[in-house]
Amino acid sequence: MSGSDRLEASVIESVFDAVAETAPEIRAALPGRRVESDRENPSGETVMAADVHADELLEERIGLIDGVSGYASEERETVVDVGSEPKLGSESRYAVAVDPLDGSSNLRSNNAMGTVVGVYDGSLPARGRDLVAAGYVLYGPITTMVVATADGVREEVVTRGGDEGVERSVVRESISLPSDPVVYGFGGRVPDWTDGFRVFAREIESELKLRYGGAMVGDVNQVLTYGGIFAYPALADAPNGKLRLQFEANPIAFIIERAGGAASDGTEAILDVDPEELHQRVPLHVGNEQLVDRLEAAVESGQ
Ligand code: FDP
Repeated sequence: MSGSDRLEASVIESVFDAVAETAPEIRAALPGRRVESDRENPSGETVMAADVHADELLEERIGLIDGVSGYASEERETVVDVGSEPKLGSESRYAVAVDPLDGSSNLRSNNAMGTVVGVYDGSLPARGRDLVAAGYVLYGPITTMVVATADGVREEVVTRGGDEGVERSVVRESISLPSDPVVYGFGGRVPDWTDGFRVFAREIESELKLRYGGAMVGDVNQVLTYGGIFAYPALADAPNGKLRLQFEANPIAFIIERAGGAASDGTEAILDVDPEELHQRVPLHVGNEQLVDRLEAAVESGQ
């Protein structure tokens, strides 16, 4: 293994060690933080106290990792320079982009939420093809962490191990999307969808089962588990949809592609989208490849 390969493997491992160690703390701190903070994020959304807390913990832990030069989050205007000189014999530097608490509007109703993480080889904003790993934590009835690297996709259960710290056990290895899709979940109001997307949705409704929980991580995890398609599409008054390219769409697209699926903005692969700015939004459609292909054809013909 070359020095730069060693650095990359070490950075990826350290990032997901840090995320796994922080996840139980983020979860344990939720009950007292189901209230709005006095802040808005760069996308103009009101930030919950739990978002702020998760972001601070992750910045602190990920910022300590050797080889990580930048930390960016959906809740911060700019990339935080956390770089120290790499000690592993390589000049390669990595940036980590995080959505600390994806789906935090589910806090009030006590539904699932997650943490999304992308490890980019390069500075941000970057193309999804520059990701070397991505993953998410799902705070469901249990805490799970999905990690995708060049080697494949795995799912771990994360629990607190008392004085020993966090315990992790791999429960699914080499995950691939089931070939016979079962579920779909689409965000946004139906009247706000484009004509092309509405036509596609009408077809899908008679083929698959609706599963929409309002947190991308939870809804994507249904697709990863049962097969199907998740979308937060372009809307009449929001042609770029709702989800952020760097923090949400790219990491999810990377995971789903590694699991054998596809991810598109409606016309091209999400991972090929050229970023213009850190917090840009993008329509996201992810799932089994044949469904994403059909979606692209419908969106194209019905603009
Ligand atoms: P949230 O605003 O609660 O953080 O990232 C945005 C997100 O959640 C996604 O997790 C989720 O898929 C989507 O927004 C939900 O939006 P709607 O409330 O419009 O369904």
